[in-house]
Parts: sequence; structure tokens; C-alpha cells
Amino acid sequence: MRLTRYFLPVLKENPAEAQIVSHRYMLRAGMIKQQAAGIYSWLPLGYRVLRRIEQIVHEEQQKAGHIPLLMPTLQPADLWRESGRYDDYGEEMLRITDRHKRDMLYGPTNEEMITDIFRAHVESYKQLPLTLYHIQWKFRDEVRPRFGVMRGREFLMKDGYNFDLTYEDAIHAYNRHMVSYLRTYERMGLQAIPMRAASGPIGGDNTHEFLVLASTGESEVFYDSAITSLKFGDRVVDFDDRAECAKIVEEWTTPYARTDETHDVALFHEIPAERQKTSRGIEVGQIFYFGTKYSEPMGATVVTPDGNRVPVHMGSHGIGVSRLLGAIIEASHDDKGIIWPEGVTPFPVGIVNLKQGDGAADAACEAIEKALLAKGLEPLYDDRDERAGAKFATMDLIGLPWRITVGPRGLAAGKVELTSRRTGESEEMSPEAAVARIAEIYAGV
Ligand code: P5A
Repeated sequence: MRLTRYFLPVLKENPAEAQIVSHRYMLRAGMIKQQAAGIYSWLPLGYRVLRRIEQIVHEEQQKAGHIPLLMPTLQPADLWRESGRYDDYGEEMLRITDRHKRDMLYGPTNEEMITDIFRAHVESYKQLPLTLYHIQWKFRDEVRPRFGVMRGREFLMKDGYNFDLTYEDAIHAYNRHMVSYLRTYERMGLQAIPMRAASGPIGGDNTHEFLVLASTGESEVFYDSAITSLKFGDRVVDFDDRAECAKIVEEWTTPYARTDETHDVALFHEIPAERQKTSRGIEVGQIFYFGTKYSEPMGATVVTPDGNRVPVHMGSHGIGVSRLLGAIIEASHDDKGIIWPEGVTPFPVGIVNLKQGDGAADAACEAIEKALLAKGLEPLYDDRDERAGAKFATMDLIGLPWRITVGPRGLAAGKVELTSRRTGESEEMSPEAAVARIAEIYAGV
């Protein structure tokens, strides 16, 4: 992508309304634009990152055997009357009346609708286990939308729903989700710690939140520092292997880690004092097991091997897709701007031409761009007629993890410069070597 042809409305000034760094940088880097309180347009750069995050979520969900579908944003109120949540949900629910005076709502979550799909099409235990998920916009009329995409009113969520015959089967589904989430967040460069939490309006008493530690987080958390040294890494998991999934869950849930809602002071003090940590955290996901809370009132049953009809055991599992952009920036930035982890960066590398209009520099940039494209890596080429300082400032702000700097002086010696956004370290090498290095870095991402 050539910057002169792109749409990157970068702001020079710090927007006054942004109280935390991720919100400030998302506005300054031209990633989002507020349209109403807690409602945002996703400008091209922000949209690219959102799509990357969605793609990682899809890949990891499908590895776990979960099946994508797509449900609508608007839902009939009657479904929620069946579960009893239409009245319970309160003012966070955006209620809408259509021209025929039918009560509708903008979905804050989809337990009722997925249960309705299930009961219409599934009859027998033989069709289980089943986990369906989608990535769809939600609306919650938060009292205090704030911090940009962190606490929006309209926000993008991955929400998955498992249907199982028995409690044990449903717990395996819960474990499968926990395991797949650990890998999902790690691919985004995040450490998200599963913590025992409270279930709120979703229900059930078996639930974990995934928290990214950050001083700007909205939740207060208590944990054993031993948990922060756990890494999921590139383990290959057989998601049908119950024992294997349960063992990984045990590894992550044995060290103490709880939000303030479930914090147990006495238990916490059993940890060696130097490992007792208190911090704030950003909730980037939550998983629930709630048994037959929806299947029973809504009649989502299956015929068992001995011919009885029983309500299915269910759980639901959410990832805050749009919130993740904010969480990643909170966890990865400096005073010049964002530092994207390779897994989610909008462009793998930026090309900075120090002397636009110089025949050799222009030709070298174009050749690098072409070579990268041929390897399936789309660079962002800053081909503006601007000072080097302004070009560097833009690259630093938008946070591409790598930059190739091309100028007439270096080219005379056959060299360009490859710079890491994270460390600031630069290395001179031939243009071909720079392209090869970038390809090597992204081969493992
Ligand atoms: C699980 C999936 C649920 O709604 N039903 C379907 C369950 N869980 S949840 O914890 O309430 O939400 C899941 C994740 O969505 C993100 N989230 C938000 N992101 C931005 N703005 C909001 N206002 C907002 N509310 C929830 C969180 O990451 C949460 O973990």
C-alpha cells in the first residue's frame, strides 16, 4: 500500500477526550472515529487490525472443532421472554420497536437465539457434542462508555455456545475453550490470565475471566506471580483428548488468580508473601458453564440413548474482539506510539523513502515493495514528499514492528536499513537481505 493513496488521517495533537494511552493512540493513528458515545467507525488502519484479530480467533476456534455461523444483531424480544431475561437485563439492553409494533432488541449476547436454532434442528444425543460460534456486533447501553473501544456501547465479540449431553461433556467443552483461548491471546502477543470470576447476567457458577494485567484495567485482580511465568507456546493439542485439556486447565487454574468479585483473602494469604500480587486487569474474555439455564425453559432437549428426553448442558464463551485492540496497545507501546506484535500488525513492515523523487531511491523502494508482495507480505510504503523526521514519526506512531529505510547515500553502498520498532535497533544490509529477513520473521507468525 502506498501512503499517498491510502486513507490514514493521523492527528498531530493529543485528543482531549482520550484519558488512556490506547484510546489516544487509536485516535491519533487514524484507526477509529467516534460517531456517538461508545460507538465508533473503524477507519482503514484500525479495520486491518480488527480483521487480523478476527482471523486469529477464527483459526483457533476451528482448531478446537468449533463451527462458525452468523446470527443477526437484531433479535425478537419474545425469545428473551422465554428465558426470563427480557425483564432482568435492565437498561443495558437497547430496545427497539419495529413498524408493526413488535418488540425487538439489539443483541447484547446470543444465548437465547442460539438455543432457538438448536431446538429447531437438533433431536438426538447422536448430534452432540456441538459448539457453534460467531463474531458479531453487540450492543450494551453501558452507563459509562469510556476509554474508546475498551468499554464501547457497540462492540465486536466472538461468542461461542456449547451443547452437550452430560455435565462431564460440557466441562470438557469449557476446558477446550480455556485451552484455545490461551493460545489465541498468545498469538496476539498478550498474556491473558484466566481468573475465577463472577457470572453476572449470563448465569451459572463456573466461570473464568481472562485478564491482561495493565494499570488502566477496570478490574482489580489478585494473583500468585507464579502464574505469569506459564507459557502456552506451540504445543500441539488434541482437543478431543479430555485428559490432555483438563491437565492444561489444571496447570493454569492451580495458582491463585481471582478478580475482586471472588477474591478470598484467607486463601490468598496462603501464597508465599513475595508471590502475592495485586494489580489491575483488562478483561479480554470470559467463559461460562451454566447447565440447563436456557435449555430448560426454552425446551432445547435431546433424546438420550435410553429414549428419554433431557435438556442439554450448555455454556457460553466470549472474546472481546474490538476491546482487544485497546488491550494490546495498553500492553505494547512507548512514548512515540503503538508497538504492534507481529501477529496483529496492520502491515508487516513499513518502507520509508528518505528522498522521494530520487530515481535510485524510488526504484529501490518499489523493488522492495514488489519483492515483499511476491512473498504475500503487503508493506506500507511511505512515498510522501515529506521530511525524514515526519515519516519516522508517523511510522513510530502507527507502530509497524519493522521498518526498511531507503536513502540515496545507503544505496550507493548497496545498503538499506532494517529497524525494529520494539528495540529501536537498526542493521544495514542489502535490500534483498532485508526482504528475506522480513519473510523469515513472518514465516513463524
Ligand atoms: C459469553 C459469550 C458474554 O456475554 N455470552 C456470550 C457471554 N460474556 S461477557 O463477559 O459479558 O462478554 C464477553 C467479552 O466481551 C467483551 N465486552 C466488551 N467489550 C467492549 N465493550 C464492552 N462494553 C464490552 N462488554 C463486554 C469483554 O472482553 C468480555 O470478556
